[in-house]
Amino acid sequence: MNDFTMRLVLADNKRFDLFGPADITKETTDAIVNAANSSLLGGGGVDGAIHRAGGPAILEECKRIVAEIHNLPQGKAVLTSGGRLPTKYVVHTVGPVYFGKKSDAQVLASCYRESIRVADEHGIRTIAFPAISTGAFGYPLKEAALIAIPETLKCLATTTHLAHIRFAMFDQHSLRVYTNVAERLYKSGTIRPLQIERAPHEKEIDGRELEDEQNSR
Ligand code: AR6
Repeated sequence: MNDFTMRLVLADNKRFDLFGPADITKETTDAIVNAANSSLLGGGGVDGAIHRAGGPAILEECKRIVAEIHNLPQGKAVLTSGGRLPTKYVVHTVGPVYFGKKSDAQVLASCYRESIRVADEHGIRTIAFPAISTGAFGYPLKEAALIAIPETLKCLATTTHLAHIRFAMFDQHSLRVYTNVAERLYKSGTIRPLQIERAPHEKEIDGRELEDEQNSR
């Protein structure tokens, strides 16, 4: 849980890490977030992986929740146990299907905000997020990172219990996009952590790739 590719340090010893490539079902944080759909009955991608690794207990709890609320609206979040997962809790949220509308960004921001609120309300101290909506729901990685990173940092600054948020990036490409976006937001002053750190071996790799990216424009 202490490995990171990029770490942003906030006041009160709060930390936001980007790391990967990673399978979120292996995370040992108090909670992990599931990029679910409104039915809460499972699906592919990270949702499928969480239900497969966590076993039937998670689905049973999801069924009890939908019996009460019918379905989970986009941008909202609910909590279940982690079943057989190493994590104690799963926070299920539903991202927007990407259409390039302004409301997509609002809903995506709400997923991070609501997940953090629900986790903090339950006294959770550490949580890992996947890149919500960037798979089956089609949100472009860079656009998603531009919403997810500032919203997460803003929310983390006001939490009572939650002190450590990790973004578990599934592959090298998404990790690179998110770390580059974080760095650019930092350089432009859009986000203002006390400190930003990169794992030593990552500096060179990302520096080279950033140059390549700039040269190819
Ligand atoms: N650990 C971390 N990240 C993962 C993992 C994993 N094990 N598996 C995939 N990802 P997606 P969405 C990344 O499609 O776009 C489901 O069917 C993946 O590379 O899981 O929000 C639900 O039931 C991508 O970057 O979620 C919904 O119907 C990110 O997780 C729908 O897909 C999100 O990809 C939700 O779509």
